Amino acid sequence: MSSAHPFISYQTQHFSKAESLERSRDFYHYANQRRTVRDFSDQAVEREVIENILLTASTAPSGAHKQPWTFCVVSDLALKKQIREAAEKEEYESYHGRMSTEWLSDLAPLGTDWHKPFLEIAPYLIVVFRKAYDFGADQKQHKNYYVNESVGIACGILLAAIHQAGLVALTHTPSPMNFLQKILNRPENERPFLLVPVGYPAVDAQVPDLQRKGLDEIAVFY
Ligand code: IYR
Repeated sequence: MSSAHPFISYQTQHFSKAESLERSRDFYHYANQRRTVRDFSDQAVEREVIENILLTASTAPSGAHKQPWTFCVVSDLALKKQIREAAEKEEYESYHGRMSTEWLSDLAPLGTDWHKPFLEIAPYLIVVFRKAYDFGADQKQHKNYYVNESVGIACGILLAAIHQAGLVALTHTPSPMNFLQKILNRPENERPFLLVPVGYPAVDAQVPDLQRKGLDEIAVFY
């Protein structure tokens, strides 16, 4: 990539007011059907679907357009098993002492515990890494900017793309999760950010009957 970006003209597609309203409403209704799923099927997913999802995530805006992310895609069974075992070891400790009683009671309605079978069952684990800096061709360190914001936005778009493909995901954050850097043999400038199992829901999958906040609870218009 050249360091200077030439400017090119850009306009959005034009919609009438009615079309714009309908499209915004339709997209909201579609997005509102997305649920975090913990019961996965082992049904295979086409690799090309995953590739398109990752390319979509990588359209996210990022500080100085550095795109400070790496998506590691794990389908290898032995590697998934290794990740499950390491995650469960940490999660066991978290659920048995590291997490506060307030935290545990906040989580109780979601029915989570230290068992993470989805890490082996889901056909793909997308492990998102944040890059605090990059190594240039000169092997020197080059700074990245607003890395958490950039990678967080990319993960949001990733989840939307997964939903759009008719797949489900879980935003899993084993803590601490530096074991992912070791197992996946990532360079020192990459730190694990989020672990996203992707696939189809199990036939008997269930989700908690959660309600989302209304507009008056999430927004203030000035
Ligand atoms: N990382 C743990 C605990 C957990 C924490 C929050 I905050 C959640 O919304 C869900 C789970 C786990 O994955 O079980």
